[in-house]
Amino acid sequence: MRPAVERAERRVAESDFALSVVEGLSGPHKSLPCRFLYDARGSELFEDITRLPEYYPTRVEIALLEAHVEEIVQGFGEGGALVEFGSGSSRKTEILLARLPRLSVYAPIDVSKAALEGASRRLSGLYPALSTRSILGDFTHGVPLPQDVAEIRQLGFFPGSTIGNFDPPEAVEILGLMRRTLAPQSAFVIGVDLKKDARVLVEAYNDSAGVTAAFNLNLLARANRELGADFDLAAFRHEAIYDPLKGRIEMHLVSVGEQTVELLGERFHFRPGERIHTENSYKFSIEQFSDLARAAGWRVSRFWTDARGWFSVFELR
Ligand code: AVJ
Repeated sequence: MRPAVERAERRVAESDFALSVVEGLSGPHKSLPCRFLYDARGSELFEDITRLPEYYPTRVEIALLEAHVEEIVQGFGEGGALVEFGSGSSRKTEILLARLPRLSVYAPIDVSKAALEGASRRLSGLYPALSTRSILGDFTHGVPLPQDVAEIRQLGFFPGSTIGNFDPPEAVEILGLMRRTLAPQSAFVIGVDLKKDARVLVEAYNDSAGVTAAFNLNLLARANRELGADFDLAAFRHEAIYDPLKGRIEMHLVSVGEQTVELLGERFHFRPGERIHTENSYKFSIEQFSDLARAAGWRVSRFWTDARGWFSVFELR
């Protein structure tokens, strides 16, 4: 891409971040949208999280995909397209691709151009016959498929339980957008984190090495880097709690003392103990997720869970 276009794109992205930060810190309940956790540094830290002993979702989901891949891809592949929503590093995709030798197209959708380029380079090395059609876009807004992908059979893929980052009404909206993105008759494979002992959940988001804390605090570091904010990272601490009524993990950044932060000419005051809500991660029962999928117009055709019932992979149609 031309350098001028790249610079303009970066300014647009920065002003989206700027507006969201000012908006999020202005109300009585401070919050920042979790999508901003994933800049280059944040994506690196998230990769580290997936390798933590306490963070079970990635490992359990990969084991499920590996154990059931034959069934998952059964009857699919001949000349079709694998469409992945929020593909990131595309690590889980490889499990499916290894069993889809006659797939025509891999179509990853992501907001990060760097992630798309990296994954495309790696996968074309592994599967020279596969053509990758990267789609730069935000799946929460609905992304139309390019003509050549739209015309062939599709298998949708949305691993990672990213659906849990959205409030239930939003999750229904997004699952509906994905249903309308894919051609009728398409199958859609989605990873869903399940309800379990609160201690296991809280530890997964409060690891002893402090990687999740660094991931959360990177949001403030990013505001310092990109918006010239003066957040003192030592004056905030990471907090992750499980709300059993809402069925979700919440991440917060808690102001250790009284402080004022300045950014973009605005001043934001923090009381001691005041929090910035940075992420929700909903956990589902099989029934709850099935209801959500049905509300978005999907039918649950099959699902697989591990022996402990910690994670589940659903096939929707
Ligand atoms: C990738 C969004 C599913 O909610 O578990 C991990 C993000 N946040 N640790 C999750 C995350 C803190 C993760 N998702």
